[in-house]
Order: sequence, then structure tokens, then C-alpha cells
Amino acid sequence: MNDRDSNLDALVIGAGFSGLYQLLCLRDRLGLSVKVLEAAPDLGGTWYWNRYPGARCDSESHSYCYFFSKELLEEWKWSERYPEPPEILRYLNHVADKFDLRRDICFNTRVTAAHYDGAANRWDVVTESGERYLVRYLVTAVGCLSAANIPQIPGLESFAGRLYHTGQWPPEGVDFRGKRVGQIGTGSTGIQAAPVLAESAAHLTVFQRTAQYSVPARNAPLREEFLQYVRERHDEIREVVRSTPNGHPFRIARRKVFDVSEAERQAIYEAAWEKGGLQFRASFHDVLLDKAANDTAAQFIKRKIREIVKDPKTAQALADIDHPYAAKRPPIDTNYFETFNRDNVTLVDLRAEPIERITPAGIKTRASEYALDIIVFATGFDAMTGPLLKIDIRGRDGIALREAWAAGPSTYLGLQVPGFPNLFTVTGPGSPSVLCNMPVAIEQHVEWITDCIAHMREHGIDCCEAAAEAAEKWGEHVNTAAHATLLPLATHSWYLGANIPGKPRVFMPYAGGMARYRAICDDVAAKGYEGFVMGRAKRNATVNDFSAGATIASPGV
Ligand code: N01
Repeated sequence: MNDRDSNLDALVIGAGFSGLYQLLCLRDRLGLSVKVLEAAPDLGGTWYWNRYPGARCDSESHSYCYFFSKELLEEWKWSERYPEPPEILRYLNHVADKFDLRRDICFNTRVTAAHYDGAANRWDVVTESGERYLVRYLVTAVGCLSAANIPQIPGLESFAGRLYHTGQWPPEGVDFRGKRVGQIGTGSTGIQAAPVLAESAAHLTVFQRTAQYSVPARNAPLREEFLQYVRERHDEIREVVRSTPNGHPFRIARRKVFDVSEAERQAIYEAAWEKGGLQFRASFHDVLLDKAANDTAAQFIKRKIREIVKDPKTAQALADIDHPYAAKRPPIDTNYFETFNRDNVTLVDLRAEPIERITPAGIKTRASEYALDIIVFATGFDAMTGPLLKIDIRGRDGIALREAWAAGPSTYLGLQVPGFPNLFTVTGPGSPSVLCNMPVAIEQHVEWITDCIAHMREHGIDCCEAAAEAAEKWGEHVNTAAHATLLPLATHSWYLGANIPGKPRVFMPYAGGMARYRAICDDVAAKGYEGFVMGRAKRNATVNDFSAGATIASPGV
């Protein structure tokens, strides 16, 4: 094992939206020595890996960006309402070039272990190829949806064709022409992929376990007038994304579903359907709060599905949705339901005929065997905790993160874990992250972490750790915030970890809204990082020790 860069102040794991901005903040604003370690051959994070056919961001491009630099906002021009991975990668490369970030990123470098050395108050970080780093601050910027979930279906290894997971898509692409393709999964990814796969494959068979709502995205090139409008309103747009619960560039309507007549309600839904996008959910204030209100949105979409899909049996299977609208992450699409009107597309309802096994020739369900050349797994991710638990992270006294989280993740604000000093988790479990337009959430986390480290350095503090009591109260608050909404009613959702067999069922993201979360974080910082234990680590001690006067207080929730 080589010792390398032992004198670095900080390491950041991951070179996506989070890692790039964290590097910039720690290096250029605080003057720290920092490196980013990235497993992929290039930057981009989610957008490096998710290049499956049809991949496109669900957030509108003019809000799916960094807001910290006015110059950056003014010089970048998006081409479509929702950007595709190549355009987002061009944007991130532009950011990396503009701020000279590449020189501090090591690509093809997967972190396998990070152990806290209490005596030295340093993180001992090891990579797959045996490089070793000893650093004061460790920031994980590993994303929430980066640990691909390939279900262990019996016979998987026996398949004679090719298998792909959408979240590990080969950068060179896949040629589907003339192929019989099977797609497992109909979440946001599968709903984007199916229409594009159907255009090139000889035949596409979509295996659906849980039917999903979807609203048209209505993607289109951005007209010059719109770009001009955005250019003149960066401050206003920034204010909107920072003050709305989900960080999108539109406000949630104040009206409630039953404040208006049935006819008005239908007209509002119809207009939102025509406009397209995630804004559909914002048509009324109480869509995610009141089941009866939600039912009206659910019924509207189910009716649309039945109107679009010509074959009644297929329409019934697609519209047989068992959870409230948007209780699972709501997909938006381009011609998803229309795709099932094509002659070369078949829907297999796995509730009626579950998969029994994968055979060398294809997929065998209880009712039939489907011959396939390629299987595409659009089966999602071991979300939020998966990317962190893939690394052997050990905190004080050698405790493994996996052990600490055996009953589910415990964090304070999603930013720190008790027992893991100076480890900061961007968009960790317990943060709004996936319930928010991600770059908006990321910017807030990265800036908060940067301010926290700056505070430590100004005050001669070399150790910061979430207090166990604060984390416990935060966990309770995250749970309460989720249960104030309809989100937990989708009991098979990845928000709850329910998509991974054996994973503890804990509602992971913070559903109290990004604006509220930001206010809580600001308040915690203003109160001297209340709920965090801050102190000086005792040198040459085997167990970390904190000075008198360390702060342990209840979280500001
Ligand atoms: O994953 P998912 P995803 N047998 O977990 C099915 C973000 N995203 O990749 O619902 C059969 O939502 C599973 O069925 P069920 C976004 O946050 C963003 O689609 O568990 N089927 C489901 O249908 C999103 O929510 C964007 O019953 C199995 C599907 O696979 C998140 O990523 C685009 C199965 C998985 O759906 C994840 O979305 C795309 C099995 N054994 C995604 N196991 C943009 O903004 C799983 N399934 C661009």
C-alpha cells in the first residue's frame, strides 16, 4: 500500500454536482488542500452512469444548475426544457474548466474503505488500487442513487443474451436494432426508457410489477424569448427555488382541491397535463397531504391512461395503480403510455404472472416464457444508504457504519452521523435531497459543510460530530414530517428502502420541505452548531476525547 497525500486537509468522494462544488468551496474559499476521488473515468456522477436511451433530467434545465455564480448563470445556455445527459455533462465540464477543478480530481479511483483514526483525528482512506490518504475532513458526495439494484432473480447468470442496468449504462451505447428486448421496471427510468427502446428494438416486452402514474414532460427546445426571460430573472428564479419545498422554479398553488368546483378542478388538471412536468403535482396545495384530494389527481391520470392506451387489458394493467399519486417519486414522460399502442410492444403484468426465473433464452413467468436477446434492468437503486454502505466506513472505536445503521440510517440533518467525527455526508439520509431538485439541495449542503469547517478552523476546533441525542430527535422529526404527508402510503417505495430485500424500513428523505430544512440548518449554525459536538481531539490518545465546553444540545426542530 502506498502512502500518498497524507497531508491533505480534506478528501471528497465523488465528482458529480456535489463533489465538484465541494472541491471548489473547500479549496478556493477556505484555502484547504483537497482532492476528489472518483470511481468513474470522468466527472458527472449520476449523469456519467445514467446514459440509458431516453434519459433526461426531470427538473427544468434553467433550475437544474448551480446558482452560486451569477457569471456562470449568465454564460450558460440550455437548449431544451429538460436536458439530456450529454448536455448536463457539457455543463459540468464547463464548470470544471471554468473553476480549474480537474487538476484536483483523481478518476478511476474507487474508495473501498475509510476508517477514523481517533489518535490522529484523521480519516484513513483506502482505494481499490491500494492508495492511502490520511485526511482531517472526509466529505461523501456519492449521490443518493448510485448503487444499482440488480434483483437476484433465479437463473440470472444463465441468460445467454446481454444484460444491462440503466444506472451502469455503457458510455458507447447499446445497439438494439433487430433485438428482442425485455425491460424490467417501470419507475421514472423505465418510463423514460421504454418509448425510446421501442423505436429501435424489434420487440420490447415491458415487465411491470407496480403500475405508476406519469404525466407528460412536454419537452421542447427552449426558445430565445424564454432564455432571455431567464437571463433577466436569475435572482428571482434563485429566490423561488430556494423558497419552495421541492426546489423547483414554480410555486405550489395555495388553493386546495375542494376549494374549487369539480369542473374547475378538471380544467386545472387538464391545463397542468397540457403544460406537462412535475408542476402537475403543484396544482393544488393538498395533493400530497389529503388522501381524498389526492384521489382526484389519481383518478384524472388513470382516466388519461385509459383514454390513451387502446387495448383495454393493457390499459387496465397500466392504470391499476395501488398508491396515491406522487407518494412514489412521480415520473414524467414522453409518449410512455402511447408506446403500448405499438405493435412491437407487450406489457407483462407481473402481479398476474410473477417472474419465476431467467432462463438462457429469456424470462419465464408463471404463465409464459418470453424469448429475449437483451434484458434491461430499470430496477432502480439501493437508495441513499447504499452508496455509503458500499464503502467500509468505520468511525470512533472502529464501529462500522453498517453496524451503526443496522436498524436504519441515523443522522443529524442528513449531514453527520454520531460516532463518525469530521465525516460529512452531502445529501445523506435524513436530508431533503431526493425530494428536492437536486442541485438546489446540494448547493445548500455543500455551503453549510463549508461554513461548518470554516467555523471549526476559526475557533481552533478540530473535531465535529453529530450528538447522538440530536440525531435521535432528528430521526423522529424526519419520521413525523413524512407521516404528515401521504408519502409513507406507498409501502413499496424506495424512499422507505422497501425495494431492497432485507433493508430496514425507514423513511429516509426529509419531507418537511427544502426551505424549512434550510431554515433549520441556518438556525443550528447561528446557535454555534447546536446539536453537534465540537471540540479538540486529544493528541496521542487511543480514543478520541473532547475538550470541556463541547456543545451538546437538542436540535432546532
Ligand atoms: O427506480 P425505481 P428508477 N422484479 O426504484 C421494479 C430518479 N430518476 O431507476 O415498484 C420486477 O423507481 C420496481 O417495481 P416495484 C428518481 O428519483 C430521476 O426508475 O418495486 N420489478 C419499479 O418499477 C427515481 O425515483 C430521473 O414493484 C422490479 C422499478 O423496477 C429514482 O431515480 C430519471 C424488481 C424500479 O423503479 C429511481 O428511479 C430516472 C423485481 N425484482 C430516475 N425490482 C431524472 O430526473 C425492482 N423492480 C432524469
